[in-house]
Amino acid sequence: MDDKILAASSKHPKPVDRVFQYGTAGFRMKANLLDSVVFRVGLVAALRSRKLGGQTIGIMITASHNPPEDNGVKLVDPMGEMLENSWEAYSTDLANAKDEDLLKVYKGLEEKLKVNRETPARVIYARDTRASGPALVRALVDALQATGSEYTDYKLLTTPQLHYLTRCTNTEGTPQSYGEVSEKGYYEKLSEAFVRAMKGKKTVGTVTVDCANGVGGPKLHELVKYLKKGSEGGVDIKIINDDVLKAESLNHECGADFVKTKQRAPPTSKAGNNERCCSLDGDADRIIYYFNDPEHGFRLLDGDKIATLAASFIGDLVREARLSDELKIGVVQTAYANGASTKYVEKSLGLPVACTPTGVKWLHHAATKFDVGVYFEANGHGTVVFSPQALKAFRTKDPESPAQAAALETLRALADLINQTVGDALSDMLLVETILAHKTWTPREWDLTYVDLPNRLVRVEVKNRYLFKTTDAERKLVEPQGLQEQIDALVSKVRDGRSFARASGTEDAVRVYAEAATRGEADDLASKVAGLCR
Ligand code: NG1
Ligand code: ZN
Repeated sequence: MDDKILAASSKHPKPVDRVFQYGTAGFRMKANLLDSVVFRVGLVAALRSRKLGGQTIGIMITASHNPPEDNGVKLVDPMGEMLENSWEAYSTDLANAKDEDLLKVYKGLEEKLKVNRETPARVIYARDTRASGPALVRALVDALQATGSEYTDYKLLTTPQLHYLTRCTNTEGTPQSYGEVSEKGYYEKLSEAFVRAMKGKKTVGTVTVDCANGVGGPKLHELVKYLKKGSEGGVDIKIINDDVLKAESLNHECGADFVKTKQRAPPTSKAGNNERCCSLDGDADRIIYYFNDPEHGFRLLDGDKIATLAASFIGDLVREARLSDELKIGVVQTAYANGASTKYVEKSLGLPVACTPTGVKWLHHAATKFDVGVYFEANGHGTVVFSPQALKAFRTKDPESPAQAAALETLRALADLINQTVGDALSDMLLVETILAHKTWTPREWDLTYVDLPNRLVRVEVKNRYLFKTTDAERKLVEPQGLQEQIDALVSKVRDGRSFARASGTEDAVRVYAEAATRGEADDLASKVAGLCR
């Protein structure tokens, strides 16, 4: 194996003077810099699989909402979760090893982690629609062959589909089986669960889905074939921005990130007033809704609004199922969640809110502390996770009334409809459609549940962002010294004011967030805090 790794590695030299880091979204950068990184991620996957006794590890090649010329790679653990934290550091070490040291670093990890070379290594992988994908896959395969790994190429998939397949592969034939190990199995599971969750309820009109010209387009076309048409128990989906042949159109003037940051619909959207619209990102793990209100113009229904919608619906079902005493429901947010949404969850829904640092793995982890954990980042990445106790209660609770039986049935359906491994735009969309149909809500009624505080997010270029160290789920700075006190002083002068600064995990910048009772105060606070950070 040593010789094979050496020979293969010589085909994938590391660019000198480059430092790589496994960040919140794995490794991500201009695609032409990624060849050696992807090769080495293949080596990590082999190590990780062997360390876990031959369980299957997933690898996704994507740069999500980033421009078409970027790409990225991330690892998926056996149950479909993000890679365990300590292994991010091993991945970083291996990615940064000089070519001549690579074998030494690899064997060092083998020894340190007590990895047995005789144990089988198993890997599955997929990629999004970027032009750079196939060449990066070849680098990956070189590593998998050199390490004697068994592997399956799932070609084009959304990120959440790869997470789903990783979990299905590892639970196949066990009582915890998560579903059939195929792309078809994914569509069947979702569509069957959707019919059960809808229970003949009606969706109104159509929902326009902007697929960011990414992999979500062809996959949504596929899913639609499995869904019932028409309003009763089904949904009419109008797909836009599904061109995956024009590489440069990916995420260009469309997609969840465009809509969220520009606060407007993609120019290609022809949806009329009050019509439901949503946008996916480039790998379909994020979704946001929006509509045009004839009176107030463009209205965004972001991750916070999706989380509150899901928490209110599932909270009601749990009460109707008479499980409130047994099951703990909670919502997990980051500091970027609008203060009005936090207040709404705590005061109106009467549910606890936990706050974690940015990055889905932190939210996911915190959500598993609840029996029903609803987590979303404001930008639309999130899902709902159910504990084993919750799943058992949904199955075994004896209903004493038809209403209670119906609530339990809907809860069981939701547990299948909602992707338990990671935020999934397609699954989240069907969840939102289900809830709106049950509540007979228009997007306007959903929007009116609470009013967002005006807010502003500013990107601040600084000399060294690593000087900004935070505590309290990134809401307070401990360094540079004295800066937090200055921020606090500014915040205290503003009604409903809140502001924080933190180093971005994905860009070389500090992000400043501010919210306040009025637009003017929020803008002013953001720009003053940004001024302090420069
Ligand atoms: P950073 O760059 O660390 O702020 C951004 C998003 C996160 C998350 C990650 C991963 C904001 C403010 N931050 O993180 O929510 O999605 O990218 O992609 O939106
Ligand atoms: Zn994404």
